[in-house]
Amino acid sequence: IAEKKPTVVFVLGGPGSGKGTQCTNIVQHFGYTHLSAGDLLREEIKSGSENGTMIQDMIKEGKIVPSEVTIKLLQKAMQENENDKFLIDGFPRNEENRAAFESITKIEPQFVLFFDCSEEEMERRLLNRNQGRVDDNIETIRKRFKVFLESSMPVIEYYGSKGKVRKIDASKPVEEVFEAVKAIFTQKDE
Ligand code: UP5
Ligand code: MG
Repeated sequence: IAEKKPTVVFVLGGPGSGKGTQCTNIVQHFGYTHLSAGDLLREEIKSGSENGTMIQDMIKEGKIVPSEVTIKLLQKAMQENENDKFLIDGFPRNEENRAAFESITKIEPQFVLFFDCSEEEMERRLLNRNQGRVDDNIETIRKRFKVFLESSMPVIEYYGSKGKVRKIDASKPVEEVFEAVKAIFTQKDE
């Protein structure tokens, strides 16, 4: 029996642009399941997996974990879930991630939400977060910004060229950003 492919929305944007915050809102209103690639990687570290040390070192340096590791975690999370609608938050982060996900899963995103925010504002948010993330220090934050610009923006441009990007001004307050997000998901539901 052929398995039906799930619907996937990629949620992208710089570090601290509000991906996780808005995904929580989207889940409550639109029935998607939220999969944060970063959260899955952090859980993998905690679980004491053999990849844990490597993942931890890469996150601390703001580097992108090898695709096969992240894709395996995402696939497993989708398979273990009954839902057929997923928000994939913070992935794909480079062209290689994107191409590997596409060729392994054969899934193309329904669309890509892009949270556009200034580095100044993102830096302020990350330094205020205080949740003990090993990458929320100014040195790592600067590395994350650089990786985002150099490696992740090309992914957004790729989907932009396919007409799939829904860009949102993410520098506004949480409620205002969510109004813009809602408008996009409401269109898609029609
Ligand atoms: N906040 C949120 N929205 C706000 C608003 N509108 N106004 C004011 N404040 C707002 O928000 C960040 C903070 O800002 C919070 O305190 C929030 O309350 C506030 P959040 O919603 O957490 O933003 P988010 O975009 O999710 O920020 P996050 O830090 O999670 O983004 P990153 O992309 O940096 O982190 P992620 O967890 O995705 O990845 C971490 C690392 O894991 C990567 O650097 C990389 O090393 C690794 N990784 C991979 O290698 N591969 C992957 O596929 C994914 C991750
Ligand atoms: Mg996040």
